Amino acid sequence: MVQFSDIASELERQAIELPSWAFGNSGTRFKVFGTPGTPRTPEEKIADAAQVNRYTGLAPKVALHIPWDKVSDYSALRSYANDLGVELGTVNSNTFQDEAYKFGSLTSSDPATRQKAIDHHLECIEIMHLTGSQDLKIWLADGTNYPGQGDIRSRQDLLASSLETIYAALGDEQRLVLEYKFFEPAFYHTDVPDWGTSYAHVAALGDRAFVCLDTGHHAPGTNIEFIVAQLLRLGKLGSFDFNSRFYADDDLIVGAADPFQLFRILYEVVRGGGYDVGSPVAFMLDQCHNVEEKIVGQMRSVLNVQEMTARALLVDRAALLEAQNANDVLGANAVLMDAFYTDVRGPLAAWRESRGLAGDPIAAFKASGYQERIVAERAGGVQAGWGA
Ligand code: PSV
Ligand code: MN
Ligand code: MN
Repeated sequence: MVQFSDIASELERQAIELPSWAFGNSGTRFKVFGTPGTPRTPEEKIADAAQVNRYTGLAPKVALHIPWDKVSDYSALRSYANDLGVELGTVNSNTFQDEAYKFGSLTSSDPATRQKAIDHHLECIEIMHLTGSQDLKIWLADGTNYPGQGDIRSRQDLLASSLETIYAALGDEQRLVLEYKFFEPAFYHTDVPDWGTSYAHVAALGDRAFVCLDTGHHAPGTNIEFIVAQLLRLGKLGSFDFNSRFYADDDLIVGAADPFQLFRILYEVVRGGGYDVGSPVAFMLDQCHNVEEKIVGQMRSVLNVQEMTARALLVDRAALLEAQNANDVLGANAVLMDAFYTDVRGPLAAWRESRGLAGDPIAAFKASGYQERIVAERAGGVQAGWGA
């Protein structure tokens, strides 16, 4: 049996990047609800993200979304973040809210539109140099709604060529991560629908291009942990966008809809070396908090990932291998389930306290008065981006 004390030190290196947009107001196409205290500026989003890190010790980076987080001085934004104890992380491009991209961005058949989308990515790379960001994350809304609307094959060729131009502009320390999603906003075909398509493109680009796996971007019933195992095996899993879903791209709190799935994913991450020191896998959240408190929602999310990582580390891998090799079907399953059913909340609280953190980070944050302060100070918080 593996004990909590055997794995505790491995939890020290856990780092989960927070999305700036999680702190903004968000909603569905039906309604965006305003939440008192919502940030009005990129600085205020970063300040809220820093609170999550302060109480959990788990979230040292904040991902930016351009142009949602556009500022005039990115070096100043970086210093501002650093002063609050966090760094600026992944830069997310945005080619899905502009009239020009109605029929596609990096895949557009119109050279001027394609160039506009490429130029946006080049601007993101410039920003990354100023913010000290490692990753440029590309998620495309490109696709079609009706069979015959576009030429699926030539759009792939155009995408490959656009990505090549963007990749060539990266600095030596920078990476490109390409996210996939099987539907929405396009409903017939999406130009990067699945991990295989993303893999084909990043493999063609080179060593600093990877796949980004957003846990909410698969058809129901997809075995996501298998994709994790395969991408790790191929050396091309670059990052996770964690969230959870009941139906579509719900962007709910990671681990909320299906904690067992999160455990299975994290077990494959650990098994495949994705949690090893020096692993290329970046862990991020991609969530929105439509009806719940945002800072606490982000805290709950990183704590869920921490709890499931602890349980994944608790799997007795030697016993599992032995059972697997003996074709002991139920014995092997029991080894995995033993770890999944282990309640780590008590040991984790004690471990946090031993490191000078609050045993219950959410309670400590709530007692701090920060939320009341921002509610009083901020009026007219901004939306996360959609429908802005
Ligand atoms: C849209 O589906 C999306 O949720 C993608 O997952 C991106 O990562 C995110 O928006 C931010 O651009
Ligand atoms: Mn995502
Ligand atoms: Mn999404």
